[in-house]
Amino acid sequence: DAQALAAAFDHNPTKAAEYGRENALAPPEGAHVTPTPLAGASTLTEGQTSPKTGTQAAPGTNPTVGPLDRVRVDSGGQFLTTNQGVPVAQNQDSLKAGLRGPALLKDFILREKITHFDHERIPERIVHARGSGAHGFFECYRSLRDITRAAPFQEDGKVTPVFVRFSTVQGERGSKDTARDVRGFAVKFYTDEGNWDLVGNNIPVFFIQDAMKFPDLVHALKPEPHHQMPQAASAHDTFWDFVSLMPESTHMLLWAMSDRAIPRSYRMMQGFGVHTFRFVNEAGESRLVKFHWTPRLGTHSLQWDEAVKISGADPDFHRRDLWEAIEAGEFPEYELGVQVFTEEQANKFSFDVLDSTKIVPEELVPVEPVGRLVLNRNPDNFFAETEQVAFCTAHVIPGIDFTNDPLLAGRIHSYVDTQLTRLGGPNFHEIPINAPVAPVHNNQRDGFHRQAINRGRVAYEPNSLAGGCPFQAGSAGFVSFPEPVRGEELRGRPEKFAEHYNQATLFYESQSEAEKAHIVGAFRFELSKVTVPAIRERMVANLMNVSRELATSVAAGLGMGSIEASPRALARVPRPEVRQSAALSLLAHPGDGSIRTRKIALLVCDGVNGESLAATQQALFEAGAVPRLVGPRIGPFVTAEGETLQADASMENEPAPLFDALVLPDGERAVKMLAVDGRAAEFVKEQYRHCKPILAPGASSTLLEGAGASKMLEDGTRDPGIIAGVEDDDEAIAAFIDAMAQHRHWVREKDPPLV
Ligand code: HDD
Repeated sequence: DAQALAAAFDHNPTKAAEYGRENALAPPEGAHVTPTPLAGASTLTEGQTSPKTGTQAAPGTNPTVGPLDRVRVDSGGQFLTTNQGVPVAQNQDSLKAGLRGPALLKDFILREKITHFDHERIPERIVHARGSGAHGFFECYRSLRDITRAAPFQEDGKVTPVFVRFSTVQGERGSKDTARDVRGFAVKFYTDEGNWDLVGNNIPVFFIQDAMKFPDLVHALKPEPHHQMPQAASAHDTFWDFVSLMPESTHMLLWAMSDRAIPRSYRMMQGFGVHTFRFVNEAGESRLVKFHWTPRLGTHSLQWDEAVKISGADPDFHRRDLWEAIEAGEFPEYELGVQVFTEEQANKFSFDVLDSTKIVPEELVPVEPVGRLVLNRNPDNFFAETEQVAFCTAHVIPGIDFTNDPLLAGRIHSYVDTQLTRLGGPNFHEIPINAPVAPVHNNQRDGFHRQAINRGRVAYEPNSLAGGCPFQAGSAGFVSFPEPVRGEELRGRPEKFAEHYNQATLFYESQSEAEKAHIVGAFRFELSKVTVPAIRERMVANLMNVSRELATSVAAGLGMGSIEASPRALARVPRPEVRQSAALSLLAHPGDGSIRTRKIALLVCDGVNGESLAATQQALFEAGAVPRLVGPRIGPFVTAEGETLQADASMENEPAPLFDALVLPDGERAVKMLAVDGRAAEFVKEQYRHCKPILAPGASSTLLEGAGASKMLEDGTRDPGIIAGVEDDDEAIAAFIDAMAQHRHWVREKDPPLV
């Protein structure tokens, strides 16, 4: 009715500040900002509210929520309208001249709806097209004022809001999550002094040394241009052709063929800034810095066969995992560590810190923990936030500066440039998710989709008509580190860049036996997909320079004979400082030892022993895990005790690879029924093959045997991941939880697999 309509349109909820009755006459306080000297600007800490948001940051809330509220739209209880706010009476039929007559051109409602729909898609990111994002905060443990004046590190306990996007690199926007691939780990810090984007990966090195080669790398990696295959996979001719001709990529290839490239979860992988950056303090002194993110839950990975099967069972595996954890209040958390060192130290290293294909081993410069990142809020709208977020390595703030890494130089250009096409113009910084929390004042004007309504007639500097505003911040602003630079213009690389294998060897030699075996398996798989033998041979020849053991194992897996090592670029190979580094193995970061958020399948069917099931389920809940009842179908089942329980998943809709561990049902009748269900045998087989913990209480041991899953290892010892035949229920559950805390039991693994 007319009254309800009037009430609903009392003001436009997305533009309250402009259209609310009280605000209609004069712009509200804060909508137009008089310049305040930067030095005196207050900072956002737990004890102090943000001048911009007025909110305090604490786990569970987020300071970016405040500013984004101005654009959040909730249509609950509202009439449907056009984009012009005109109420729509009927949304079912187009306007026609007679029921069987032609549709009318004047139907502006139909035309607006379809026109908008026609333009819903924007170009996907050229790389990292598939990703998932979350809001959160960064909390600095203690002030790093002595080494940097970067806003997030100024005070003990200082909190800075962030938005993070994780991604795969090679696949398209709709591709699977569990491809063998590098993962992006991009963090946007909304600091008091502007946005700082730390656009990293889960691997601390890169394929190439110079941005000049980036388009070549990506063209080789992406689906081949003639038939657009394969999707989200590096296992094809053009990629291996390119990298085998670019020995500088060997170190990164070792990481990419390791378990790092198939993480169990975005919540269980490390992140790295990759390049050497600079910290600059108030006095203008600079130190070099490398950034490391390490997950609280530890670093855990999938097995390749498992990753392949997950991509069929749930292509959104990582996206779902991140979303569900945050919804459940299990906020992903990462510790930020920094390696800080001087130019003098760097000059003595056998490698160049400007070379992104090299790490700085932790034995040379330890990683100091400096803060934590907590992701505590899912985006409200995937497109508005996760798709439109624009990260850029050029987004640095006072206290953070670049080095002359030639890969970084190209990135500083590329990220802003790519947004011009992707987001449609130069005003993408005004899109709410990209807008800084710090105020923006400059003389840049106009362009497509401009949001700011800059007041006054002055859009130039110097000016007297606006009192010189906005004025230069001087030493309070961003001052580039005055690194002395001298040299001739030339195209080339420093001598140390020519050493390509030492750190690849270091990585390989630092892996556990299981990790080494996985690297061999990955090279074998990828190269077996290469159709040109010469490419395979060239790659194995490069691997001969990394490790003879690795190269000969890969060659054997490809049915190749002996291969000569490829020639090295340097006649005299510098002696590496470090030959093994524990930190490079995933085992170095086991996490807090808890099983929080691990997904466990509890197989059920009629006749299951309800008492034992309930006790197990309860213990797993208490340990923070996610036990799911998985039946031959979903719905009710009757236990041996006559109680009804509900299976919320089936072996068909949530197959084994989606779970971290398995509990088999006790109860003679249940075991008998499952023994003749091929899907149950397959469930057990896959859990066993993927080296996951299995709890087999009472009669259910026969299901293990039926699937060929032995309690014993080949050397006659017990498989530590299989808890079977333990009389005492509590003891069995405790042992199972313990086995799960160790994630996977690679000791069981055989190549080729036993089952
Ligand atoms: Fe890049 C996206 C990480 C080298 C050019 N890159 C992109 C993203 C991440 C990285 C995480 C996704 C950001 C998001 O979630 O939106 N890129 C890296 C790392 C590199 C690297 C860690 C090496 C150390 N990248 C690199 C080079 C260039 C680019 C050398 C070009 C010269 N990267 C881009 C890009 C993308 C991008 C084309 C695609 C979409 C975007 O930027 O916003 O500009």
